[in-house]
Amino acid sequence: MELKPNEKLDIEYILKDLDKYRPRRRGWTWRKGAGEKRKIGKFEYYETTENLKSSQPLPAAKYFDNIDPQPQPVITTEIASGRFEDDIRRMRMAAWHGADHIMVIRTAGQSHFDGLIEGTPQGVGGIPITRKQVRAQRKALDLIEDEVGRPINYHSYVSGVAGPEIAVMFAEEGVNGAHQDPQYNVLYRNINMVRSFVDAASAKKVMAWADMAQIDGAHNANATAREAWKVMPELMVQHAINSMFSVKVGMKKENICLSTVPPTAPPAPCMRLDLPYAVALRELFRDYKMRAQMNTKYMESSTREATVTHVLNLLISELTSADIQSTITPDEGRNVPWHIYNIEAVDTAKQALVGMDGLKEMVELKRNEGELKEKVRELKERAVLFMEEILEVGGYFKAVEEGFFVDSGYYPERNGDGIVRKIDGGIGAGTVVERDKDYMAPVTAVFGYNNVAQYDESAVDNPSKLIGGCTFEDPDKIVYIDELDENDNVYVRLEETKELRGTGLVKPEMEWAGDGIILLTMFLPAEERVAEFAAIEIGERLGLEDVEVIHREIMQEAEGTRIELKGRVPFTIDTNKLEIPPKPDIMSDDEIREEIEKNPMKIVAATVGEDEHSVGLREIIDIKHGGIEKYGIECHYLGTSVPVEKLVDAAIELNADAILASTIISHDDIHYKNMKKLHELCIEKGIRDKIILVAGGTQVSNELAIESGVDAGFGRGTNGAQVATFLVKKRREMKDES
Ligand code: Z98
Repeated sequence: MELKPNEKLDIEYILKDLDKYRPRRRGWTWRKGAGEKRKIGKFEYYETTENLKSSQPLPAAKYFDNIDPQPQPVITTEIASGRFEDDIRRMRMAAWHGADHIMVIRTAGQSHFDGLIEGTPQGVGGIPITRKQVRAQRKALDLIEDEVGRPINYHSYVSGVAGPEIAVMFAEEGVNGAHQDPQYNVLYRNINMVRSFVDAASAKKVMAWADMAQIDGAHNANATAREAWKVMPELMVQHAINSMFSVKVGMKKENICLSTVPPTAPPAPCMRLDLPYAVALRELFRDYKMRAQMNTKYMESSTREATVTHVLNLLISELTSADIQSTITPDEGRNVPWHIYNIEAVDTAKQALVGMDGLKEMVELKRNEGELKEKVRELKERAVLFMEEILEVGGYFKAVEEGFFVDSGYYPERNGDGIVRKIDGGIGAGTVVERDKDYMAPVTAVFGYNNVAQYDESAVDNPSKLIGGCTFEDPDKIVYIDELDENDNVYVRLEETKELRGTGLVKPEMEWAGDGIILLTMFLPAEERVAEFAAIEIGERLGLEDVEVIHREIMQEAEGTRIELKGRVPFTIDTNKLEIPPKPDIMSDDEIREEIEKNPMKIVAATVGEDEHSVGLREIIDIKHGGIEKYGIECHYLGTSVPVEKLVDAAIELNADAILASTIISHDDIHYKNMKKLHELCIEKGIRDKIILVAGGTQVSNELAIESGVDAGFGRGTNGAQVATFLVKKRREMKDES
């Protein structure tokens, strides 16, 4: 099965025979071709990777031969729809835009599930991570990666009380990366610390076996801290603890990724804080990979503001390094995880990184002088002191008991408001027991004591040999559970949206098929609260349901407010019944230019009759507005209110190929009358079969213009390329006829 660019991903196919589906590979994949200079289109790039087979370039790519250079870092998108069947469509869109790391956020509360969830229930803020959902998404991604021509890393979370179970399932199902950090459990999910660290050892061992990339949880301290820049020393300590723990368990350093966030954002002078931090971190952890997370702490619901912060974050990635570049959207700030913002954030990363290609060839950090030198040193010192104090108080667990972490002081200052957890407290407390002397697990990648020798000395390094391979070697041993809940599963959901598949019926969508959600932007000349309620009233009067304001921004207290509104449309559109006019026929700029170069073209143009409105015509002619001049067409503009006779005489005198006559005024159909006159005069003067007559104006319809005797009529919204295309094609046609 192969995806076709013009066909939708078939969910029925994805769900078929899932019990038999096997992942095609394990392990993480980096982009290929980094470090080579690459010629793409008309440019040479220094920091790109291999091009994609199929992709969606940036909007402005049309001016650059539609090139779509792919930057060096793996680009992440975080998907949090709550329905895996809708996630997979978003994955495909993201992959086309350049994402090759798809992180699937899991449902709220899954961290506290002490075991695996099965089936395909719907989630809140993410999907319940189950074997079936993971397998279906991996299968979809296998198709998508073939389509775009680049491996896609699939990723979710291994933290939580069921970490080891999830790690095993991920290893079995070909998941390529995961967050794993016991400190996350302890600090943010109040899971017992002993349990978390013991579980982490098991989970990391399995992840190491499966060659998965690991992302730590330090960025959460940044997002949680009262003043995020104050936790910088602690962030380095958290990275150190998880990284070294992982190395000790057997993970390769190149699979250990530090989740690092530029801690601040404007209006703070963020570069002066974030850049020294980024430099210090990369120096201390030079053997590890950097997952450059975006700042989410200071993200509000403004897409514009979030995008600027992201671009500043990307500048830091460019000036230092990023192996994985994360992208987050303001959706995090307003709880609306929508397709389009995922895609836009991926584009933000691609656009900024490609735009900054080779920057370091020209710009260098002043690493060894002034502010950068001082600050880098200071940060490292603070981090080292923090680590030393942990040792002094008796180790990590003691430090957590004493509230060392996420304290609002800038270490060594402490404000006594850090997160405090007790050694015997939290979820899963008291559940860790020592393994019995005769403990034995005939499985691959088990951590710690495993008394296999009692059964078979030769299986000590390979315990699963005792049973002819465990599920890692023999996937047929995996127990695949399809669905457990007859009401909450993918088939029930698909039934509800059945009419939207393959029927031509369409509903707007932001998150889930058929959710009907649209977003409206408006300005209201009213103060914030009044604007907000007026906007809701507008939404309701427009017939929208579940109307909600998702963004408000004061332009000026009294003069008005910008509002973004979401609402649900209660209807479905039958696209079979739409009257869709044929797409305007437009040749490429290069094609038109080439033709004009070979066969020069001359036109005369004016607004005719008593018409002084020259703006539209100038748009069509002037190079400044993308008019036909830019193709080399010689334009003689005669002015406004020009009599038709004068236009025709000028055309004869100059031996023009075409006359462009424009009128806005349409009283008593004067515009069509003038067209008729133009046509008749050309006949009278014997040039009609040699000249192209084009009429334009806001009220002009092509059909009526042709009926009035001219060759084409162009109405509102016409641009130079359309007119030039017509002129070129019409001239060819006339030549063929003669
Ligand atoms: C990100 N935007 O990943 P729950 N483990 C770690 C985490 O950082 C997270 C989880 C588990 C963020 C997403 N991170 C937030 C180390 C979450 C998730 O408890 O099921 O939500 O686990 O960059």
